Amino acid sequence: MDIVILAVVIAVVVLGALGGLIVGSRRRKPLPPPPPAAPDITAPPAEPHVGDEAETPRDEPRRTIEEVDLPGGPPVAVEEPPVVEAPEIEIEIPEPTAGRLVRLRARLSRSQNALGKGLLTLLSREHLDEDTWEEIEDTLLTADVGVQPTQELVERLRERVKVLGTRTPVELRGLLREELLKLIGTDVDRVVKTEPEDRKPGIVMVVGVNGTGKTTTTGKLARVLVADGRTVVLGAADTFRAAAADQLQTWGERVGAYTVRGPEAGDPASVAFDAVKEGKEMGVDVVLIDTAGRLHTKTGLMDELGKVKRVVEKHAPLDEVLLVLDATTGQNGLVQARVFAEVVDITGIVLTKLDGTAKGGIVVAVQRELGVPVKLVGLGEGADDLAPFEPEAFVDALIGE
Ligand SMILES: Nc1nc2c(ncn2[C@@H]2O[C@H](COP(=O)(O)OP(=O)(O)OP(=O)(O)O)[C@@H](O)[C@H]2O)c(=O)[nH]1
Ligand SMILES: [Mg+2]
Repeated sequence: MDIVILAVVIAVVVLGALGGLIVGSRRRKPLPPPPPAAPDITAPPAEPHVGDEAETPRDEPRRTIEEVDLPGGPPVAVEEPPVVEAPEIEIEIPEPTAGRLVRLRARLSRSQNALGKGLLTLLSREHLDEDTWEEIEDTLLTADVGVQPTQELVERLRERVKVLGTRTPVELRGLLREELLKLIGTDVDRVVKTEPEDRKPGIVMVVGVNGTGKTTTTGKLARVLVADGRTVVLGAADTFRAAAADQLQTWGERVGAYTVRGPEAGDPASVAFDAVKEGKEMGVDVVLIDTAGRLHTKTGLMDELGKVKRVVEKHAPLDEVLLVLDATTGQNGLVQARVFAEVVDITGIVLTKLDGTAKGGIVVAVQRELGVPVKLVGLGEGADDLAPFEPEAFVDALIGE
């Protein structure tokens, strides 16, 4: 009799301890300190736990403790301490950003076939006659390199090929690589500025027309920063639709970044202002502000962006204004770029959807158009598919190594 009771008690204690162990060893990173207005994330009521499942095995006759005579005293109730679980927010640790473009280079395959391989094949022809040079020119124009840069490149190539006696594939590749790099520019600072020397936080605003990938890029950039050990607050200054703020917040939650949002159809400038204010109070490193590509009101999008910028600058100057352009829209994107550049001083370009286009030449055209470097490229819809733009890795991906 006693042995049976002892066995039951031991089973309960062992299972309880095991339950505690499992809960205790689950990998969980602490959330950053919640801001004053953070949503209430108190724990839900305790649910039945691993330890609670210690049932009498089905094949054993059921007996209760009361049925059993215990020597010397009333029955001892074995009580489980309630285990309170924190809400299940698993914070992801994003991939490091170094070498991302190299890892993602296969995503440039369409541009690679159309531009890189196309040019090398043409340049390798036995007779480089006028028709061939025209084909080379067409290849560059089709890849959206732009008229002026195309003419410059063809001229340079003609000169250099003339000097070459034989044209071995290695020589041609080297020559094309050099000339493409010259066109893209290798001595430009492409670092996304998020670390002002004299204050915190760094302030980055993301602008562009609707659907180009602003929110996605803001979310991915938050991950890039977190991967590099920085803390981030997101500002959902796209108040055009509630879903936009939800979308941004979801990105933020995945890496533990808090999102400041306002009422739907509210004033984007005040959300942006509050985001920087919260960022300051929380002592984070960077505040990223996502903006709308469309508007509710008749005020022009550009007027509104200008206002967002001015209002944020009551705190401090913006460190970076990133213009997001969809690489698949080609010349249209350039027209947009010009309009945005007139209102907010664009300091960097993010070219998205380079994975879905053969028009990788847009990198050259857009830099020419704005006189501003491409700093980041989007190469897919995945969370870590945003890469720092490295001209060498880009050109190598285009013409193959
Ligand atoms: N293939 C691919 N898709 C992308 C990339 N960047 C963004 N997208 C997709 O583009 C779509 C639009 O992205 P959003 O980030 O919502 O665009 P937005 O500029 O914020 O749009 P609005 O808020 O409407 O102005 C989404 O389906 C993204 O997954 C990229 O680099 N490659
Ligand atoms: Mg958006």
